[in-house]
Amino acid sequence: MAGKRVLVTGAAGFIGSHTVDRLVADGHHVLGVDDLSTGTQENLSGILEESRFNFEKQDVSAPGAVASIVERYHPDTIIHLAALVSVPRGETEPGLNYRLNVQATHEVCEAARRHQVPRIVFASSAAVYGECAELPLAESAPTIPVSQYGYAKRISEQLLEGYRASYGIETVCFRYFNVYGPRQDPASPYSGVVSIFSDRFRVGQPVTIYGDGTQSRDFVYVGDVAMANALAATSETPIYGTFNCCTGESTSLLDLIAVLDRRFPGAPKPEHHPERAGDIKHSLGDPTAIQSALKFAPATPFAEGLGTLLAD
Ligand code: UD2
Repeated sequence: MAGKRVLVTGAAGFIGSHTVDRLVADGHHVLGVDDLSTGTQENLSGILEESRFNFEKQDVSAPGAVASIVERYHPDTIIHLAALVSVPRGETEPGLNYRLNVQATHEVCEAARRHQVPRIVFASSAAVYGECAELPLAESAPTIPVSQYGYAKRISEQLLEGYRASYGIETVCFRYFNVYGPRQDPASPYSGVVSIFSDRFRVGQPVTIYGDGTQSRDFVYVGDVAMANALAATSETPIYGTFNCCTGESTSLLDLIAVLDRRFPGAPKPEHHPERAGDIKHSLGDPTAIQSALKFAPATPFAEGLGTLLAD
């Protein structure tokens, strides 16, 4: 199979940089684009010298910016990961959330339409399900987001569906569940619990548990997410639709702490704080659809993925 040409927006971010690594390792050509507002050059340090990788600093929400890159680069696929990733910031700055999480998607769709890019892979989120109570969540579950961020991701999915309906562009939306792994910045107040707790245990500081610790999530290893992105982007067979990107396995915070306790004996006891406002108790996805579409579903056992993160 000849290498494909893939444009990755948000390439210097947590998921973006792993996706770029995967694509280049699999023999594809990648142009990474990022405005470096939250992503870092350091995330790409292992790949900058690769001849099959190029990088451009650009804000993809700027009108016409992606179109001009696409016109020059002629990608076979665009993987659109650039986003405002902070849900709380989306609440306080809805205009910024709209620009980065909706307008940027429109720019990507238009670039693909004008310059005949046949496929777009998009980073959606389990946040589109919001209050939905029935677990595990299948893609057919109602979408009742509870944040500006969740609505923006849902609107973007619909924009993409519209470009498929009108122009035949193959659009793939992945609803990522709780992604964890190396390069997720534990210092950010919006970072995931896995990276925050791993960092605390490593330096011998107590973790804070909001609530009783029985809350659970479907934790997805970032290497598996990168693999799903790469497979969807480069598959020779047509692919489109909306898919959960999840394991179907439930892990509670107490499970997470038990693994970390074994790894760091003598670590200080967790501190308990009241539940976080707006927190959901349990989140779990059904990976059946992604498995049948890609012949792949995220499956790295949690203890293994956590081990890789701790060894990083
Ligand atoms: C994730 C997203 C959030 C939003 C939401 C939608 C991340 C980091 N957050 O929130 O942006 O999309 O899904 O459903 O991806 N916790 C602690 N101590 C800590 C940090 C967290 O107890 O120091 C708890 C937290 O209260 C929650 C659980 O751990 O009950 C998971 O927290 P999270 O922020 O990692 O992820 P989540 O699913 O709440």
